[in-house]
Amino acid sequence: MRFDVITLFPELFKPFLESGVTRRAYASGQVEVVLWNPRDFAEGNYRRVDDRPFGGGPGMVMMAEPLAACLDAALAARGRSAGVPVMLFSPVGEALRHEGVVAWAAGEGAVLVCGRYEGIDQRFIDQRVTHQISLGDFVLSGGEIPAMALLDAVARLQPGVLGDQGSHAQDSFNPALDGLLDCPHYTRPEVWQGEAVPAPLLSGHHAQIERWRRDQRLQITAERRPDLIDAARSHGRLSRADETALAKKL
Ligand code: 9WO
Repeated sequence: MRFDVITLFPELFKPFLESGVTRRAYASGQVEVVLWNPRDFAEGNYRRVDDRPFGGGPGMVMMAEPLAACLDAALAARGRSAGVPVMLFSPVGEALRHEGVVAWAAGEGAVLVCGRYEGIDQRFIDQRVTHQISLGDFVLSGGEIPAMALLDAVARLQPGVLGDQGSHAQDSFNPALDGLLDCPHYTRPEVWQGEAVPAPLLSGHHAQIERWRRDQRLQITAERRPDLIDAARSHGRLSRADETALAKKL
């Protein structure tokens, strides 16, 4: 799949694309990332990409024209450009969740538009953006970090990207684990700062370990995200043993 990223700060992406378990997915083109700078499509000696807001107020607004010219170049470079999703990251967008990431990970990619300054001329958004995505109810100084978050979430779901093939089967929110939160993890030493690793994990009994992990997932989810317990229960995903574990802590 191919992601074209429109950003005034393409250099922010370079260390990100060259680090961690996802590096090979980007390097091999399994997840192809092409960076585009709207400044390269701006007119005049000053290559302006921003201007003052109509109606007054603080800050600057990204101009529609350099963004549209940049988007057109990215779409042309992709070849068949009809139907390519154009995503904008903004707190006004629809919340990104696990199911959304799975859908993007199975798709043909998208153009990711990263805003800066106070925002983007609304006419560009209305005419060209097909999907507005939010990572949560907070404000950043640009859309680049949300774009990297989406790329990372998509890349790690590609076949063979995680060293341990089973490792995303354990993800929080994976429907295979009934949409529960993940359990706690421990590694050596067995005792650290006077605190021991929970005994079941040291028992060597696979069934006992799995039951402990399941109970932890249930109890943590009940405490932090009772809505996810309700969803699992209403989908018939909780066994008698699960209900017993929940009854113990609640
Ligand atoms: C910011 C904003 C804040 C309140 C209401 C509407 C808003 N729109 C935008 C917007 O499009 N901002 C651009 C991208 C330009 C300024 C920095 N941007 C941004 C994106 N800040 N925060 C985000 C963001 C994106 C996804 N999830 C959380 C925050």
